Amino acid sequence: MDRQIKNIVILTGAGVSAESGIDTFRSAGGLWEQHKVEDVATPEAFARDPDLVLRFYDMRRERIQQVEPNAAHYALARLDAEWSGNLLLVTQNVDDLHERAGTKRLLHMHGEHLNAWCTACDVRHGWRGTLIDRPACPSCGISGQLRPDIVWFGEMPYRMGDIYHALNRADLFVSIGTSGAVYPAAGLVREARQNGIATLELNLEPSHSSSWFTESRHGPATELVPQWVD
Ligand code: BJW
Repeated sequence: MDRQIKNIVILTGAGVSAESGIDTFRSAGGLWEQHKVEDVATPEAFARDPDLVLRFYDMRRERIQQVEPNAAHYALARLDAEWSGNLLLVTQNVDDLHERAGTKRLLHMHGEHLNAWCTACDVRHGWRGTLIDRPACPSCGISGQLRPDIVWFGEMPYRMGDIYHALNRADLFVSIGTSGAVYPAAGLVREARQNGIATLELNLEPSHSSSWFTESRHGPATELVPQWVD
């Protein structure tokens, strides 16, 4: 890596976890081919048919507990452990594979499968079981008000202020395994370019945002990420 670089922001997406066995969203056979986004990933869908939405997330919460981090997650954890400058890994992923691999400087902008959010008392709880059975909130005791702690379409992604703050002092922005189709995450590369910093894309194929990057490398994350880190 370039010795001039001190401060790094890394954005990851579903492609990083694909080789661990978690479906991506927009690839052939991906989640959005099997389910209509507007039926499962919007607040309106949850209000209309909570059983369908809770079942969809219960299934995925169970699935992520059966998979393991891969070489890309471990390489990023090594970088986090060894990098003496500022580093922030912003993940759009709702799995916990980055933290299980050991990354500490991490932020989940689209929420986490292993959290449930009580809409009655606004407290979040670590959650490994199901929500379909309408359990009571461990804090306020009210039943049936827990929802997946996932940012649905039309909702505000988490910690945007922290993300822009890190980006504005970064001298490298790296995007890994994301299609660049979902905003505001997809707009971070433009912000980085406006700041005049180097931008690198590591993805299986050119993404929707490829033309914004100063450099793009294409291939599987388990090869590209360790090559870039080491
Ligand atoms: C590999 C690989 C391998 C495969 N190795 N690579 C313009 C501006 C702002 C907002 C909008 C806008 N236009 C529209 C909007 C609204 C909307 C939006 O973006 N819609 C688009 C569809 C157009 N955005 C929102 O509603 C967001 N909220 C919002 O905008 O609030 C207002 C606001 C504005 C400005 C600032 C601040 C706030 C909320 C978005 C929430 C996204 N939620 C989801 C679903 C969560 C539910 C769930 O998990 O079920 O999050 S959508 C889904 O997509 C999930 C992901 O995090 C997200 C991104 O997907 P990702 O990770 O890129 O996956 P894929 O499948 O798309 O791509 C995988 C890539 O990996 C592919 O390129 C493969 O090639 C590659 N790959 N195998 C390397 N082995």
